[in-house]
Amino acid sequence: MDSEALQKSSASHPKPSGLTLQYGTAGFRTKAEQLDHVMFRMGLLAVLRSKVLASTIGVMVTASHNPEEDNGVKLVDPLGEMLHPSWEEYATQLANAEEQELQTTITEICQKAAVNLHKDASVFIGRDTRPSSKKLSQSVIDGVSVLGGQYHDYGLLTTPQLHYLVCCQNTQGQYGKATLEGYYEKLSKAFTELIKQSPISGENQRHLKIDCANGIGALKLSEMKPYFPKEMLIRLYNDGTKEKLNHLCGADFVKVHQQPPRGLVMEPGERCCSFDGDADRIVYYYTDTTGRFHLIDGDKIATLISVFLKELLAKVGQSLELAVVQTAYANGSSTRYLEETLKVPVHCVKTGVKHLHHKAQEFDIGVYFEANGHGTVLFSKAAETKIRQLAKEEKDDGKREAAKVLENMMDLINQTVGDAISDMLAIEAILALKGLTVQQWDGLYTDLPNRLLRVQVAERRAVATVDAERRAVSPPGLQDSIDALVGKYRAARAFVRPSGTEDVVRVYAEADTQENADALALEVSMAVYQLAGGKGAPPQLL
Ligand code: 16G
Ligand code: ZN
Repeated sequence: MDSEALQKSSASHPKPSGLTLQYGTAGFRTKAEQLDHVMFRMGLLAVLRSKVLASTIGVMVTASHNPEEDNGVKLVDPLGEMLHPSWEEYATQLANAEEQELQTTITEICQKAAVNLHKDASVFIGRDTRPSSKKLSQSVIDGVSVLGGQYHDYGLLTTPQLHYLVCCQNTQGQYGKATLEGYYEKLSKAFTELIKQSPISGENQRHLKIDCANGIGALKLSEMKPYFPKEMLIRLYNDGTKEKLNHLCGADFVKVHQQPPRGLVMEPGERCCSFDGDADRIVYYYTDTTGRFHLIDGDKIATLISVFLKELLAKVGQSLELAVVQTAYANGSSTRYLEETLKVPVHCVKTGVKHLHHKAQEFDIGVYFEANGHGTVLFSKAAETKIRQLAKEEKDDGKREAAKVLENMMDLINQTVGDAISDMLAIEAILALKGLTVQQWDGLYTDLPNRLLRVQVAERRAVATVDAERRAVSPPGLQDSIDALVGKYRAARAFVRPSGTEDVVRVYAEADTQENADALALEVSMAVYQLAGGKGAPPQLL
């Protein structure tokens, strides 16, 4: 390590003294102007991680669905997974080291994590469309360069594209070509194959309106358009040419407010969807003939995919184990439908993609989705080999065709992380193959009315949870209060958890009617406010 060069380079990305930040659920995230030093240092960390694993590491500059003024950064591990939790602590240490401690902090990390500084390093970098992202990604490059790492700056990318590229690079092309064309070709080929087998092939068109949250999704979908089969007619809204990123639009806005994004006019029954700012989340929706808005969230996406996969597996005649992974936010009706009607095992884990992804890896086929629309499907190596073999060699025509559909689904789904583009194509293919309208899909089950609230407290860590965040163990008495409140309503459920991205405690409640869900959410919020050191004005319904 060239100490002098490091010191000099770091001095041009100075850390505001006293500022401490935490590598949270999805990396660092805060106001863009506080992040220059963090970016530089994540460049350093990516080099160390790359050296120790002898693999390419990804660095994505984005703050996803958060306001345009924010930014963030997260590291991507070799197979496209989130940074391993054991390194999150190093990330936090490095980001918070004062200028004069930087060198020793690096040395300490190298010792603890057995990094050999003489090894090569390679880093892939991507960024979203925020005005601050370009400069911040240059700071990442400065960090990578000063430790002698090689880098490839892909410029503007969706988050899932970076995950894909990293995975392709580290599997020597087995997962696909490590280029954007490779990504577009892989997905569109699988999608075209699937559509060919559907009744709409040839003449019928598929219309879809897409709200791109004024973010990167618009750019990348435009690039991908020429690769789509001619039946697929997409129209992009909120493409970033007029309005601000994520402002009154995008998947998070639509999910949280349960209303359509600004700038998208819907005819009754028209299928529409929203991406978030970095295109790793998607939700669908439509209005019915009475003008009522219907949201189809991540739970219903997981259910549609599970129905489809379960039918295919039955046709293929293989006993591959299919399971669904959700979080406590999953609507109770979805869990019930999956377990009782579809008879697919459901597992609940803590909020955050890394937890869902990890759990889903335990099964032959693991479908995971957060209610907010982040999710994908993972196929184990053994399942993949079996499916590819059947698609090629199975003598029975029906079974072989079903295996081919499975094979194409496997290639269409971005298995490295939830991907709005890939999920959207998978959903469109399933709807086409099954001949389902958006209303029929929505009709699989009826969501229980629910409400999400946030409570300001002096210290959010005063609330601690167990059982995949479904029960609070501190402060004392809180869970008893929640149980008593839930007991007052029918079909009710509620839980509280400290946010991993904001300084608040989140409260979720569901019940038989919207009024009851609202009332329960508010009562539970009051309990949190009183027992966990509420600050500011008492909680209110939004
Ligand atoms: C992050 C997570 C998302 C989770 C959300 C919860 C990733 C890539 N993203 O955005 O999965 O739903 O945090 O936020 O892991 P909260 O802890 O503030 O409720
Ligand atoms: Zn996102």
